[in-house]
Parts: sequence; C-alpha cells; structure tokens
Amino acid sequence: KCHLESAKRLNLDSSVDASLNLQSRPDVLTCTYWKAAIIWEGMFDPRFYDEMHKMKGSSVALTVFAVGRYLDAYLHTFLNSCEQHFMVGLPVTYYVFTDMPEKVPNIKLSPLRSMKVIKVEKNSRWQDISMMRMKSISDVIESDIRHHCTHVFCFDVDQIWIRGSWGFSGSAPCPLLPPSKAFLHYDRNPKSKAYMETGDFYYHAAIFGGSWKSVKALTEACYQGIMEDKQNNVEALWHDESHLNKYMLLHKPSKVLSPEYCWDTSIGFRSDIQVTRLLWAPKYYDTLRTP
Ligand code: 2GW
Ligand code: MN
Repeated sequence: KCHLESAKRLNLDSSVDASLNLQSRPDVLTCTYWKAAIIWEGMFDPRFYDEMHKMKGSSVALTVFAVGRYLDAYLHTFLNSCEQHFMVGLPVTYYVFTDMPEKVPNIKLSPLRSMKVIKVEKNSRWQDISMMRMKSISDVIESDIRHHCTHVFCFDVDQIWIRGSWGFSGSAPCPLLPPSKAFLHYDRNPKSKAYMETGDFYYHAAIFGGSWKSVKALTEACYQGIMEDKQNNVEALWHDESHLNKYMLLHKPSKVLSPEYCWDTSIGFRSDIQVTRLLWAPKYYDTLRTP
C-alpha cells in the first residue's frame, strides 16, 4: 500500500507499479504512518528509477560546501566518490561553495556532468558556516538551479559514497534515530523556532533533497527560522539540523532514506543494515575544529 502511494506520487501508472518488483523487509520499518516509503536495501531496484528519470529528462544539482580547512580535508574524496556512485549516467551539476575557488580540485568528470564553483565568505563561527548553507542553497536555486535542474540534493562534504548509484530512489532526508530515541536530539528550548516537543524521526542534515521547489521551500524556511533565532538571541541545539527537523515535522517528506544513506561506521554491526552506501568520513576534531 505504502509503495503504491509512493508510486502514485511519482506519477507512475499501474503497469509501472508492477515493474517496481517491490520486496518487503519484515525486519525494518518500511513505511511511515503518513504513508511515505522508507528506502531500504532490497525494496527497490535503483536502476528502475534511473531509467524513469532519464526518460523524463530529469537533471540533478548537487550542492556541497568546502570552506576553510574542510576543502583540503574532504572535497576531493567526496567528489570522486560521487563520480563513482552518485546518479551514475544521469546529468549532474555540482555546485561547490567555497571561500577558495582556486583550490577546488580539478577532477575529471564523466559525460553529462559539470561543476560550478561559487565563492562564499568564510564565517568566523563554524555554526554560521553550517547554518548559512540554507541561505546560499536557497539563493542559488533561485538564481541558477531552477533554470537548469529538476532536482536538488544537498550534502555535507565529510562523507564518502561507497556503493552503487542510488538514482532517484532516495530523495528525502535520512532518519538517524528511530522515533523513540529521536527526542534526545530535538531542540528543547521553547525560545527557538526549532523547538520541538515530539517528532517522527531524527533526520540527519548531512543529506537531503528533492524537487528544486521542495528544497527551495525547505532551505528558505530554515533560513528564516535561523534569522529569527538570531534576532531573539538564541541558537538551536544542532543549528541548521534542528531547523530542518522542525520543518520535517511540519512538512512530512514523501520519502525517507534508511540509515544506509548516512552511516557512521563506529556504530558497528547491525543486523538490519545489509549494506551501507554513504559513510561518515573521519571527523578530525582536533585539527579541523580548532580555531
Ligand atoms: C564545521 C564544524 C566545526 C568546524 C568547521 C566546520 C566546517 C563545516 C568548516 O570549517 N567548513 C565547512 O565547509 N563546513 C561545511 O559544513 C561542510 O560542508 C560540512 O560537512 C558542513 C557541516 O559541518 P560538519 O560536517 O563538521 O558537521 P556535522 O557532521 O557534525 O554535521 C551535522 O550537524 C551540523 C550542524 O551542527 C549540520 O546540520 C550538518 O548538516 C549535520 O550533518
Ligand atoms: Mn558532517
């Protein structure tokens, strides 16, 4: 039922539903209570989504920020792994935001893929480097992406794709924690726009995306929340991530990615995680997060 709902949202007809060849996963939650599919290994054939989007002429913008020391530390590895595994065979434009455009690595991109480098100021507080991504993304969707791309996916740079093109099968935020544990992370300060009493999942902000319209709405709303907080002299517990979680509570995503798409290897073995696709890169807190 859940998958049929998802298929309907994607405007697939019933003959296409059959070719989805959906498998169930009894060991994990595959459907939210608002009937959005949760994407797990074994449920979807990613090639199907790739083909469908090729037919529809979809094109993808990927946004990533590499400001200050994060450029040398992560950007090259991140981009190379995207070339190997992210939407292989589909048109992708990388939007790289950095304070040092001249230092962006010159990597050889596959056909249909290109890169745009956008210069941004380096905010002095890292919290602002992270939060102001919402404004930069919203702005570039308005000025550029919406004229060239149908979809936008936004990533932290400290991650590495290690497995297969996910194609379009994943187009939503990734729950880090199940509902029962999620409340531990929510912003609990009633003064913040990101304040939440309860939520559905805890969504990691390291990966989210969708149609340009939906990402524009999300980033704009989060940026407004962040600015309102600044006027009231508060900062949400997990910065932009808290605002993203608040937004997702109010605007339920139509698809949710399983933790396969945002995995911290230090968690170790979990029987329900059959594959991992996108891994956290080492954090290097001592060298990268000291002033
Ligand atoms: C971030 C923290 C401390 C010192 C520096 C930075 C930093 C981040 C930086 O110097 N340069 C930079 O480009 N960034 C960008 O912001 C980069 O793209 C990075 O991946 C992103 C978020 O920072 P990160 O990855 O260090 O934070 P996480 O992995 O703890 O991220 C989660 O929480 C953040 C808010 O606290 C964000 O919501 C992020 O999306 C979450 O994944
Ligand atoms: Mn990160």
